[in-house]
Amino acid sequence: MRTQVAIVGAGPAGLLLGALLAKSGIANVIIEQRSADYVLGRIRAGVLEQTTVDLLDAAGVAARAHREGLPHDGIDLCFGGERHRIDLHALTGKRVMVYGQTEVTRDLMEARAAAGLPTIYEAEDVQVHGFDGAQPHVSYRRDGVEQRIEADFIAGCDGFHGVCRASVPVAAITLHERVYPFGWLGLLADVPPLHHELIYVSHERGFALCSQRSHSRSRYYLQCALDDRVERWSDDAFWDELKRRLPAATAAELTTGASLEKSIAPLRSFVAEPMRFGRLFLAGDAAHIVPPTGAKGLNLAASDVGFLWQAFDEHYRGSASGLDGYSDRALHRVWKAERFSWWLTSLMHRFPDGGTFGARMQQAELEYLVSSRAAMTALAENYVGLPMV
Ligand code: FAS
Ligand code: PHB
Repeated sequence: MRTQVAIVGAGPAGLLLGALLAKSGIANVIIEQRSADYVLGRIRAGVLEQTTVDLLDAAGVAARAHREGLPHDGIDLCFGGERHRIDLHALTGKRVMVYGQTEVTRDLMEARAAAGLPTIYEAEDVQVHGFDGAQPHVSYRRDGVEQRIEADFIAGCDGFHGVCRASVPVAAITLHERVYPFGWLGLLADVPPLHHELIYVSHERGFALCSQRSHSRSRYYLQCALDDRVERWSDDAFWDELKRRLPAATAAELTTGASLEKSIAPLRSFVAEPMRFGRLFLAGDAAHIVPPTGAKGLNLAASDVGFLWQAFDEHYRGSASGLDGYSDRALHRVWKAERFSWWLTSLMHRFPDGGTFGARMQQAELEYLVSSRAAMTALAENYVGLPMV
């Protein structure tokens, strides 16, 4: 088989890139190691920046998001037993949309299937070759038969544990990383959300987040120890701990219920530089990871894809400048989102070695934040998403 762009990974980055390339008439094939059902079964992000919704619109897959997505004008911050609203829309003129990554992925998958575009699921032993030359190719095994896809370019959209970044010579890549001394225990339940907007909680027992997927499905997170295990957390234990971390009046309004999903995710900040290696281009979690506190992971994957789509479109129209500028342009936005995610994570979580001084610094910064329009505007500008420039 031969194509113009071989995309490794059918998560949101790979699927969105495939959809946008197709809109530009650029042939592409997606190779995914898991089944479609497995990909859809992963419960992840929940908040879309306007730039992400705009890209879904450009891909022609945003109709359901506009129907079912929940526009949010603000977020609440809780600390010291008090709740403070950050009015994102009043401060920036922008809002975010609550619409789960699972639904974004479903919309992209269904559109791709309807368009008859090739996606190879359950591909085994996927490998990328020759991207430092003029004729890269992807090899894989399917139903016991070795396969090969010749391409002009390879897009590595295969996530943090993928094969693409791992295939780059060590001397050609620089990795930057910070691993946090805690994780997030997440719970999904078909209960009405606690509040019509998201609530971020800083508490001496640890961070908590009250999020949602719809008016009838809620998503909650608790900061937990790195060595914690999801088996140790019954639903009742989760709800009781969440109530302990919420202001009493807010906790009294919480609707609890049986969990649909419970899992623990580690938190890390990670960036690989550059994001291009000859004819291999990295996008999304394959190139960077943010702690989910700032709701940037999925949105950064989308902006990478937006830049890469423009680059390929320019290339096939006869200008190489887009491809040459992709890595710097994407990293310019990646590092700003890394900073914001690191800052909000450092502000809202309890660090084992933080001590009383660290706790007082966090308290002072939170008190300043909610008292200063300038400080709230800085948070709001980053939360709704910085412009794609
Ligand atoms: P993905 O990891 O989603 O997709 C990569 C795809 O490549 C996967 O389908 C994988 O199976 C496939 N793949 C891997 N290796 C392969 C190989 N060798 N060959 C072929 N295919 C291969 N972000 C937020 O904004 N908010 C959140 O709350 C949030 N929670 C998260 C919780 C968890 C547990 C994780 C892991 C991430 C979370 N994220 C969150 C970040 C997440 O949403 C990512 O940013 C988003 O999935 C990035 O999309 P992709 O870059 O497509 O990577
Ligand atoms: C989520 O709903 O999964 C979510 C929302 C906001 C965040 C992180 C996760 O900051």
